Amino acid sequence: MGTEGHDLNQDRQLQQLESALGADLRRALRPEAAEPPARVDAAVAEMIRTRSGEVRRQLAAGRTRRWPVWAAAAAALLLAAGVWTAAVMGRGAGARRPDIIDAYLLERRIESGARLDAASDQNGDGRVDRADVEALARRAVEVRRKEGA
Ligand SMILES: [Ca+2]
Repeated sequence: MGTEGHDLNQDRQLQQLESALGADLRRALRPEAAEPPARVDAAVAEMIRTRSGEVRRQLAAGRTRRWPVWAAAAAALLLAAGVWTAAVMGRGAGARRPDIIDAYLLERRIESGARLDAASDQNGDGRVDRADVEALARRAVEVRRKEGA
């Protein structure tokens, strides 16, 4: 009986300790307010209304200005694409004067191991190699000197 009474007493003490600690913990961890007070709610709603009104006014004012910027950007893009296309197409035609970019591209083709056409043989020795890159670069520089560029 002595042991049972001691165990029961201990259990009761443990339960009291747990409930006391639990109550303290609950008090310590309870948030100050679970929901925002009504005045904070109203202030946030007013801030959102004001800011969205500003954004609407800015968008309305900017709409008339934005079109020319978009049009200019689109025109610049089309122009750049056209120039690039013309440059690439012209490079393949072979009818124009060589420039240093042609020498660079030939070097890249040689390094990559790509198939090389006979037209790339600049010095006429029957092979396409670095000597042709140098010949092409020399011609490009000579052309630029003659043109005074
Ligand atoms: Ca050659």
